[in-house]
Amino acid sequence: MAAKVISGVQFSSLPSSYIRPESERPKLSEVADCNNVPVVDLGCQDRSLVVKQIGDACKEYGFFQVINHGVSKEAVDKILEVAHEFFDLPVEEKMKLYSDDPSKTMRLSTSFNVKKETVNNWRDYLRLHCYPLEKYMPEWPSVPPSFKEVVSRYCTEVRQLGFSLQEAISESLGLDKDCLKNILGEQGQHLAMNYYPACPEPELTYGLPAHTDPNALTILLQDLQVAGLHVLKDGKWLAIKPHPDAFVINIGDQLQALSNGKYNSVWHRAVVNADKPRLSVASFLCPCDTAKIIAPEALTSGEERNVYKDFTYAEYYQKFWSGNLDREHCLELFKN
Ligand SMILES: O=C(O)CCC(=O)C(=O)O
Repeated sequence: MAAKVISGVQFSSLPSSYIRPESERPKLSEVADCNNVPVVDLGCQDRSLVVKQIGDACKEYGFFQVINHGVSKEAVDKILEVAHEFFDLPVEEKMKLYSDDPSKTMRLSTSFNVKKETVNNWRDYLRLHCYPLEKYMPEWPSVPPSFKEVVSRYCTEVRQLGFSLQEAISESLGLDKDCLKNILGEQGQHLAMNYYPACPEPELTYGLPAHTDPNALTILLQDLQVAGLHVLKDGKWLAIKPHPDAFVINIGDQLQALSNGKYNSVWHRAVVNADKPRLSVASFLCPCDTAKIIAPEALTSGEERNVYKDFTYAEYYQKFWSGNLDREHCLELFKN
């Protein structure tokens, strides 16, 4: 089988299937550094301050960073190490896990949705379902040998962080702290290890083009050494420099819907560079399939009408993966 992945394959120029038309290129020289990304210190004793900072960031930016988040440094260091080891494996070894079927609960893939897209993206990724661990861990890679142990520990710690953020987000909307979690039900958890090899012509392509996340909340661990995440703010792309010991938190489409549009599921993208490979580890908390996504009454009474139709997460997820990333916000399809 011909190699479909790009990690571990040598390229002297960018293959034509990765080249974006001129109007769609990242225009890297026009991207400004974002120096005032909200950084929320979750170790702060003043709960109402934390809740306010999170609420302001969700409204204004749709993303923020967190420090003193409770995920251990060891868990973070180890997952980055094991991710590098995984993508350094020989191509033949990685190809044993390859699939382009988005319904698979464990797969190594490339680009985004190769069966649907017309232009490819300069990324390989390993995508895993991670909750419940006992159900999904047996199908995870067993090479490198420490993979399952390292990733399961990381997933457990990140899940707790996700729940405490959802509580604070709920409170910041004036809701009971468990309100959003109760609507989201027994939440699924997915993990994407993204690997963006050094790219011969980074101006012509993306690691991941602009998209919003279809889930509830995303917790992103960025490679500290190599930047590449951009976020759209007021119509301009801003580069988010990795902050030591921080996670980048994105509001996903489901929290935008549950907040009745008060909070933003932000457009973001990953760009690549000519010098170094870049790695990121994204953890996604997802509503259970049957969760009915409808904003709580407290956010829709009086003057405020429901911005979105109600839907189940299974309906939404199916719609998201049936398309390509390069299109309108998937939530637009569910507007009233
Ligand atoms: O690699 C990044 O910085 C962004 C990753 C991302 O947006 C995703 O996995 O959905």
